[in-house]
Amino acid sequence: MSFSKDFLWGAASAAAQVEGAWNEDGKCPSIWDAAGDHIQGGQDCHRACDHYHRYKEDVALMKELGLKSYRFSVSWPRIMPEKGVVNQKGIEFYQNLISELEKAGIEPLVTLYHWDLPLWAHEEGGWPAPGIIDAYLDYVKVVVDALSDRVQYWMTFNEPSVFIMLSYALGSFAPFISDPQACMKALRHMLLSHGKAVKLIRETAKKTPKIGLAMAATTYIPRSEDAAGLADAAEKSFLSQVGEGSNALYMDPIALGKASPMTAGILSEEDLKIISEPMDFVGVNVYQPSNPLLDKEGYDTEKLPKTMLDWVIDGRCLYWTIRQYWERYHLPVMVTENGMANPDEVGEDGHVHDEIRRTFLHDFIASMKRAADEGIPVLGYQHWSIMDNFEWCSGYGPRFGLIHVDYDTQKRTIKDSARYYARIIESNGEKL
Ligand code: GCO
Repeated sequence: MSFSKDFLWGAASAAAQVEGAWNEDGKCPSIWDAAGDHIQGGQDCHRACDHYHRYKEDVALMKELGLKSYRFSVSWPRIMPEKGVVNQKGIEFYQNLISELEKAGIEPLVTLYHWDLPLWAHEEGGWPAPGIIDAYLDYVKVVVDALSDRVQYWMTFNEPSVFIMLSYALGSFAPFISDPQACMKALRHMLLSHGKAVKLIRETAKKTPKIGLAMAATTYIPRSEDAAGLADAAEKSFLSQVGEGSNALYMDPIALGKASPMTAGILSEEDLKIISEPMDFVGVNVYQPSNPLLDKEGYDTEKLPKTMLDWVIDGRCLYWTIRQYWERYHLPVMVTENGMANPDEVGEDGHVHDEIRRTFLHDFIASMKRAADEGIPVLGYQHWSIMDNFEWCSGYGPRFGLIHVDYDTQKRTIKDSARYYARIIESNGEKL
């Protein structure tokens, strides 16, 4: 079997992490522009990688690497700087970016919400306030009207678990609120917004859409591959409350129309009907297995390499995520993020020798290949990230890019791992 001919080999980014130009051409601040002291070392995302001004250069680099797709997010504060006000300049930026991608033969994959809530929407109550549903749909409608003649792939949300749990329960991500009741309201509003947005895109997009969302997948690698081991692993992956919460909390209502144990008292039958609007694919963001958090037995983290953020590197988790999602939800899977942070530097020879990311790519893509070889529909792989960028509260220290960015000069340098990835793409994943 292996990878399909039209497999989408790409890389990903998000508006707040790369664009910069935070107050230019009519954009209003987002909750991340206003994050202040919460960011490591007093940094901010105001300039980031200046992708807003340098997108042509960036797309040229993507082309040089042979990417087939680019996953980026649209910035709601750039499109709607005030409630009900549409910013034409903001729309033009994305139209120009898409034209550039089109010329380079690169498929745009659009995330509609990657956490940069406009500050005005936050001031009106943000995700916990019921008005957010219509506000989000107004925004989605504008974007779909403007871009759906050329965009086919849409993701309603990136990692709901992060912007719901971390932002409203744990208070560790913008807008830094710690209020469990508000969090549960935010969860319901996000789920309803998702279902309604899927319907709206389906009904109004000019090009037949493929709609999904990108989940922060929490994956438990089975201790054994017999029936009991597989069932135990799937149960842990979907139902355990680890880190940012379980996969099932979001995905069971969305893909099965069922409340999970945690949402049973929160979602009505009517809600579940709206939320479970049929999707075309599910995106998984995969970084590390949940085994060290859930059950350390037979899983020796000491023996495994780790990234600079101390995340365990274990390529097997990509295969298991894809397989477990497929078996539970029966939706084609897109790997919407996978990558690692490393303190990369440009050496004296002018290159970035990130051997560790090369090994990472090898192991994770081999693992994904196992899923494709077994006949599971895997649509694409978007490496996180196309370039080093603003890593939320951690600022600019962790470098996740295939392309190195010097933040003083904005000079881009293609890393060794990216050259290796380009060769993988050339052979459609056959030569690893
Ligand atoms: C996420 C986000 C990205 C992050 C990446 C590395 O998954 O948290 O989608 O914005 O930068 O995952 O942490």
